[in-house]
Amino acid sequence: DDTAVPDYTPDTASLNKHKAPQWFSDAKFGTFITWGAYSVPAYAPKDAAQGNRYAEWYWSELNRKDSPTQKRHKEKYGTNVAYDDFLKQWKAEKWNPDEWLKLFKEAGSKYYVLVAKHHDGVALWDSAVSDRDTTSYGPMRDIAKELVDANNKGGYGLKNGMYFSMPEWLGPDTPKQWGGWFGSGAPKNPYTGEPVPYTGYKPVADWVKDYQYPQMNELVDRFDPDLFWCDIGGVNNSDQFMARYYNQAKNRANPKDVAVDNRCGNQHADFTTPEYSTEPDIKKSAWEASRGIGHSYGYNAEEDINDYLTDKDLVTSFIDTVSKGGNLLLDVGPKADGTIPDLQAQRLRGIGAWLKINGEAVYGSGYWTQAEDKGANVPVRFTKQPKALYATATAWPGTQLTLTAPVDVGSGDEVRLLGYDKPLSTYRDGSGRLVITMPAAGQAATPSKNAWTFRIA
Ligand code: FUL
Repeated sequence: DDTAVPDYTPDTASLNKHKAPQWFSDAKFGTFITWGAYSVPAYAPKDAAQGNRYAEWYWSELNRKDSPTQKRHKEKYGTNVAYDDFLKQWKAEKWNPDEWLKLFKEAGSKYYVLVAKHHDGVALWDSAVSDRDTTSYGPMRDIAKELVDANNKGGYGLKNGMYFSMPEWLGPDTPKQWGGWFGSGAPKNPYTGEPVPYTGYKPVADWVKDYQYPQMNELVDRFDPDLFWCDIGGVNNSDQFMARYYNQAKNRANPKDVAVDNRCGNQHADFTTPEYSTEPDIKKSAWEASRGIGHSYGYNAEEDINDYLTDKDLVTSFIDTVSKGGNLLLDVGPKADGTIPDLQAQRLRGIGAWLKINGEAVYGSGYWTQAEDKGANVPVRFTKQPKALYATATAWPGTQLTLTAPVDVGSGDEVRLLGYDKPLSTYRDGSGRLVITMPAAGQAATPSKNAWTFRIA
């Protein structure tokens, strides 16, 4: 809570006084939503050697000479279907924000981050700066508004987060200094080289001041997000943006604590964002790993169960992240009609089922003195609450769990397996290691699947 501190000023020294809020560190688990015109073709090569595996990168891959996307697009849609035709075909006809939110809550998620504008420049809200948005084309709905309103009215208790791509791939006024796939000028038909419209775009004089920055403030002013997730960086007005966002949050009648990530292009961040990767060990400053369940954030209809993490993979990497002090922002890629693919929904429910039993080791926890017990007989990760230490084993230990970490079990302390009603007996072996005797019934003793948590307190 920073209500007592002086206003933030738009410079790194002042902004660096802002830290990730407690709610963020406590939340541990959030849901990322990557949904757009790219969800219509819903395609990316599955093999990284063939191109970018992110389906939301369709436009970029379509414009890459001889890419698999370019070849397939020609076969499937012909050379006259432009990317922006997908925007018009994106109908969201089955979209019900409450169904998403119910699922996220069932998954045990404590916040969501909506991709409000990805690199294709389509705003998922009614932007005053541009008509390149979902109220002028495609869904003809203010997606950000409907989602935020449904969450706030429906009592789901999730924090609202907005993702915003700082640059756009194309657009007549997009600054050239980005180079590479940014700032390549007005969009062209990849097959004929003819110019195609940047649908809905309204020209501006200064792209950062008149377009990017106002859109960021629109998201803040209209949706009051708890979290702002910039992407890519590049040219920006982010010192001003952050000072304004932080000050508005703290100076209001009901102050709140907000968080901004490390991809706004300036020097300040409340948390870092490893992508399809993790931290090697405990990291004391706030961080959040993100990834899709498969290889893509946006829906890739080519992917099947073999491309998706299993429930066990997910729980294993999740508890690993939490033991190192991080959050997991797990992405869903809805279909163009607004439904979440069954397999993705199943995975979310799998985590939710695990958290229902083991959540006390996760929510509000902190890292212990070590993340991992490398010498235990099965892989183990530690998390800490003020009154208990938790050891989570990601394989069933068999008849006993032997820990090599210096775990203190005082007289009067108990070791319990979450989901099982009796305390477990323990002893110290000849080397002083703590040995926990597992229930005689084995895995059937507890409803927990995929990982098993021991409460030591
Ligand atoms: C990246 C983007 O390019 C990806 O498409 C995705 O949105 C990821 C979270 O950030 O930088």
